[in-house]
Amino acid sequence: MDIATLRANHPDHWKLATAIRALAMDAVQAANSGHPGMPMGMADVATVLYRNHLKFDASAPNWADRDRFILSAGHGSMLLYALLHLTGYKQATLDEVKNFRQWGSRMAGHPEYGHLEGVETTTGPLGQGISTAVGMAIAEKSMAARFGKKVVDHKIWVIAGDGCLMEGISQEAIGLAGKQELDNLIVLWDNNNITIDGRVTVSDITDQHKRFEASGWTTLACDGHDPADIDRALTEAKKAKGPVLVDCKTIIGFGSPNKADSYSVHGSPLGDAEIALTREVYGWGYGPFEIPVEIKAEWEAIGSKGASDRAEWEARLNGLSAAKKAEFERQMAGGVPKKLASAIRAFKKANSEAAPKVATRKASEMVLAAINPVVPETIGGSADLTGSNLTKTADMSDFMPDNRKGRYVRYGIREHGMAAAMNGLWLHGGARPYGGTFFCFTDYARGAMRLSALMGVPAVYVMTHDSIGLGEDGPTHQPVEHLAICRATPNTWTFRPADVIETAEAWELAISAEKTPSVLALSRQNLPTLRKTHTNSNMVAKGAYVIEEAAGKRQAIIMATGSEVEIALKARDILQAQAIGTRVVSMPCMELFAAQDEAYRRKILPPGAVRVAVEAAVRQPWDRWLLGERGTEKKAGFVGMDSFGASAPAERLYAEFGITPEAVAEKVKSLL
Ligand SMILES: Cc1ncc(C[n+]2csc(CCOP(=O)(O)OP(=O)(O)O)c2C)c(N)n1
Repeated sequence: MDIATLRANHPDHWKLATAIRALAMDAVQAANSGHPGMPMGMADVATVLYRNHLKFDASAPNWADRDRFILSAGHGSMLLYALLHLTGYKQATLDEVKNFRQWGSRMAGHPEYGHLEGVETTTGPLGQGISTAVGMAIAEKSMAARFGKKVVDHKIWVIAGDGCLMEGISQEAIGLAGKQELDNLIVLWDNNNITIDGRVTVSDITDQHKRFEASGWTTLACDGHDPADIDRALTEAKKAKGPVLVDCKTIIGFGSPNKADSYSVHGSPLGDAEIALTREVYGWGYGPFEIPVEIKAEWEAIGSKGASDRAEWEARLNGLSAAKKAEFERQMAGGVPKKLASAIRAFKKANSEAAPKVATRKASEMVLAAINPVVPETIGGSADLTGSNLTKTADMSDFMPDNRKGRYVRYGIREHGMAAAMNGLWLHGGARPYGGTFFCFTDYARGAMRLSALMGVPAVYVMTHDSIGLGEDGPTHQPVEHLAICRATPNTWTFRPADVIETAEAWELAISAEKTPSVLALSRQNLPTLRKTHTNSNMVAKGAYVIEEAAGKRQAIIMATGSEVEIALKARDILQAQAIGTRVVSMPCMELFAAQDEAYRRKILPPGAVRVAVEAAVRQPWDRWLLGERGTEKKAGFVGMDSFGASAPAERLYAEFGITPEAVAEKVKSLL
């Protein structure tokens, strides 16, 4: 639909949509950076969505039963910011709009979760939004099954661009959503045929309808500038049986006389002259950032029309039994039940006595069997490695279209999609996600794992087969650099427990975390129980602790994690037999150790002694503990990997790569 017809036939709609366009142009111009084209192109679709379909109440951004709106094309952030400002979200002031992209502004370059109410997830890395939305849709279905449709009945709306649909992760999301028949998920595709390099067709000729349909989606289409046609498509989309793609044919930079329909309007300010021309085309005679009172009032009326829905919902929530309502609220708020601590304590006591020799992946399964029954909001899963990751406990059934009470998601071979879905599960509320794959395939999940850390989503990554100790599968599957990568990521706890007790303690921390994701690096091979004396206190919470003290004068400290703690203890035996007093420090979580006060760190790593670290991985993250913290270069050594591994049985690999008690003892002696 062209602008003249649109203005003539839909004057009310036109004014509302133009307010979005004008704010987007002005804010990007003022910031001298940003992406005006996408908001200008999708303003009509967004207006119809907010005006006629989205269930929300701007005065209650965290209302549990609101529809979620995800701007997957995060570069078009001004679309979302304009909507939040116009509809009256308290934090989305005009000053914030004027401060778009500046230091301290809630309106960051790309929408960031936690900065501004109404931003449901951080987007910007293309493809993440649509994939996170799948997790939100799963959470909605799960909560509806557990608490009833009277209190949980909403949709997840996504705006995705060509870029989101081209990213590989979107295929994982589409496949998962299609299989799961998520009829609460509606993706509005900004089909403007423009990316940064020019026309989409310079790099892609995919038939998106066929692609989505192949995975079980319904596809619809509309003229993305015709409000009646948009409304028809959205109305139909809400009735579909599974997830829906609505192909919204739009023009990027709609209305800009010299820049519309070209890549030049994608990611740069229009410039004052072009903005003036565009204002003329729009018939918008107002100054920069000026929104006429009556248009703002109309938008605010849209922002408050959900208030009655919300009041009715609150009455229904209050109709639940007191216990059920309290449980609903607890799960939405994200705290863990009180029973968890005693369950972990009982587990530790029993297992420090039984002292099983099990792989830490097996230990993880045993702990989960204690956690899952007392934390009913855990949603587990694996990227098709359930039998290897040991992530499914006996009390869990599969989450499926005909079993929404199931708490185990068969993610399929989709590590990245799984990680993004885990973010969505948490952000939606009412679900505590964990999911497994081989540690080496952290790489495949990394984009979404980084967002967990950035957003503060306490997802738990159950990463098994954590070293050359996995053996015969060889170097394609043997992580060596992955601990370093995880430890290099801010706001991430990387746990590498040494036995069943440390595994329980790591799980307790991970599953109770409020704002930090955890990576549990777990062994394939069996490991003895090292902590045979029960302690109530969680030693892993300290990050590192003395697991075996030196006998006699302390000359050496051996630090180790996971499967190498056993090797460190055997090295100590060799050294002690030669009257070399050796302390062994288990360091299951460097980040938590770094967070301890200096006095504690000094107690564990006093100056003077030789320090040797042993870990079947690259040295990089160890230097602080070897050389810093009053360590010295000439008294520091590392036993680990400096190459990829190889295909052979695990014991042979440890011998060939020199990660043995004898080698560690020799290293210590060479430094004395
Ligand atoms: C993972 C990722 N890769 C690259 C980019 C950089 N980038 C931002 S927008 C964009 C083009 C997106 O095209 P489209 O979705 O069609 O957006 P439109 O041009 O319609 O605004 C690219 C490559 C990014 N944000 N994320």
